[in-house]
Amino acid sequence: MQVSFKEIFVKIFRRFRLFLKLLLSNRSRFSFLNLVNPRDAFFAPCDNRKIIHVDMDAFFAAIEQRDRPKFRGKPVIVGGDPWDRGVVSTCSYEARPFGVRSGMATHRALRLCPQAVLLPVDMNRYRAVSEEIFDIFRRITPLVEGMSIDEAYLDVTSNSKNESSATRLSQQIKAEIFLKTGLTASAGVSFNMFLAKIASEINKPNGMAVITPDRAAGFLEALPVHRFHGIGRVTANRLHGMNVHTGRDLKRLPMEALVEVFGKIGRYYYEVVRGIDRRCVTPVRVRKSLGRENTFPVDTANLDFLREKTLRLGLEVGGILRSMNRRARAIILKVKFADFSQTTRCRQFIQATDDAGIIANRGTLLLDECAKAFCKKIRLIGVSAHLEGPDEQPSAQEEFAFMQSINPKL
Ligand code: TTP
Ligand code: MG
Repeated sequence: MQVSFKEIFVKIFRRFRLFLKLLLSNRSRFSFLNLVNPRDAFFAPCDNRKIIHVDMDAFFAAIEQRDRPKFRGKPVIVGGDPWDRGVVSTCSYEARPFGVRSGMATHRALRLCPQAVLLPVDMNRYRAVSEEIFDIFRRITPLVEGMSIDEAYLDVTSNSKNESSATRLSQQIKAEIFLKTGLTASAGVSFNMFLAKIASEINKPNGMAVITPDRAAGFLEALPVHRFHGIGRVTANRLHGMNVHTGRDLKRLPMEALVEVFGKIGRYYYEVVRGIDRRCVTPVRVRKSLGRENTFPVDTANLDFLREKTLRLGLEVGGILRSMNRRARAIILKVKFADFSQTTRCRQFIQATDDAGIIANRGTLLLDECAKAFCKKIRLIGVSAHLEGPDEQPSAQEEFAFMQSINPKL
């Protein structure tokens, strides 16, 4: 058999490339070579940034307790009607030891904590308070990225108060929020968004934590994998099955292995466990997805009914897309079962579209595809579009957000 020089050269090149990859993923063993993969460097190029993540405590419930003093110190649940299949939006910290959590059925929450006061959601009031809080943020820095109604990142590397200590600044922010609104917030301070977010959860409620560059590596190595933002229950269980329990264990896995097991998101895990997060606080976020969902009055297994609902939701999403002058890159179908477990299916469009008919039809096709596997009645159907953005090269984090929207358990 004749083998050309070209084939031999390609083979040698491939072997050499693999050898280099192995060297880089085992750099501690081969450190004498001093070959450092740029991704392995612990600190990202912008580690001199000062980022604060602020998250209000039990936001809706805290506003209710503030405005109705008789409910202070008592378990309060804010959510939908238990007789109309409502769910819990949030609950006060007094209700949390009973196991009440956001997203659970209100009737279940009331069974867990029968003495709780149930109050309806009053979105307009909460939005007004949120605006007051965001005004405080924006007076400190224009670099404020709101993540939800009660949560934002602030890049305070330079700030209107000329305060060089982000720790002191976050104490001032918490105090100002309390003075203006009577509500408590928790804050996390670090040199990137990923670490600031984890820090804000450490001492909740009404707490604060700082993760400095010199403490970050030790902190992340000791952190259980399920505490990493972006690693949900399902992924954490898979990691446990691979004998990966802490950041230290996770750090031992080469990027290739993580990508092989988890897909693109593996790269995100590889970076964040090394404290690398290059995202910048971006004041105006481009909307990445848009969806509509429908909770049925009674759980159903009637496929015709489900098809019709899916079609309607798809048409509605398509109509909104067109009015917003945006197009869908992919469509995601969410199915929530009677026991609150859920599944999602996603399909990419070859070409982004705002055609309501195409979106609606694709939704029903997805439903048909997965309907055979349904063995439980269905409580809710949702159709959402992953939107085409100005930048069509999503970063690892964007990809993660997208994958999380497909699989919220990630
Ligand atoms: P969160 O910040 O997740 O929760 P929280 O502020 O109530 O409590 P924590 O102290 O743990 O931060 O959400 C902010 C608000 O968003 C929350 O008060 C109610 C609303 N919300 C829902 O309506 N549904 C949900 O599933 C979640 C998670 C929140
Ligand atoms: Mg909150």
